[in-house]
Amino acid sequence: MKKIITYGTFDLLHWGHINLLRRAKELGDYLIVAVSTDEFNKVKHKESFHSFENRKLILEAIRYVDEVIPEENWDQKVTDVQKYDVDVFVMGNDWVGEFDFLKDYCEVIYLDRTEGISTTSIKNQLKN
Ligand code: C2G
Repeated sequence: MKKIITYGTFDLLHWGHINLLRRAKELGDYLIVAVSTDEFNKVKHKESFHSFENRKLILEAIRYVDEVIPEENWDQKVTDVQKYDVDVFVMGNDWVGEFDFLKDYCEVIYLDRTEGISTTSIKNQLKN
């Protein structure tokens, strides 16, 4: 079984997230999503509209997602890849190069971001 992992906040879930998750799942048989906790979001200077628990619940309902785990810090990726026996690490290409150190442990793939949508743009449009 080819296992894929990806990481993110996934707040105000939108089709850019779904495009990423669908393509990630297409790379293998089992997709793990590590969703940022509310505490780690603060470290990332992000504040989610939805809580960790609710972002986890939403992700678990997506057909492409097989397992959701917490992302608590920047340093857990190597441990996760080993612990969950991951074959492929996937991220959107806004992160290109940032996680190449994982190439010692698994395949690293950066997928094109979906243009024209982001959680930030949704928040800004709702404000105005
Ligand atoms: N994404 C995308 N297209 C968009 C928006 C997001 O492909 N229009 C992808 C991002 O590239 C990322 C994933 O969806 O791979 C989740 O996006 P975020 O929730 O913004 O994730 P981020 O805050 O970048 O967290 O350790 C890694 C970090 O936790 C990544």
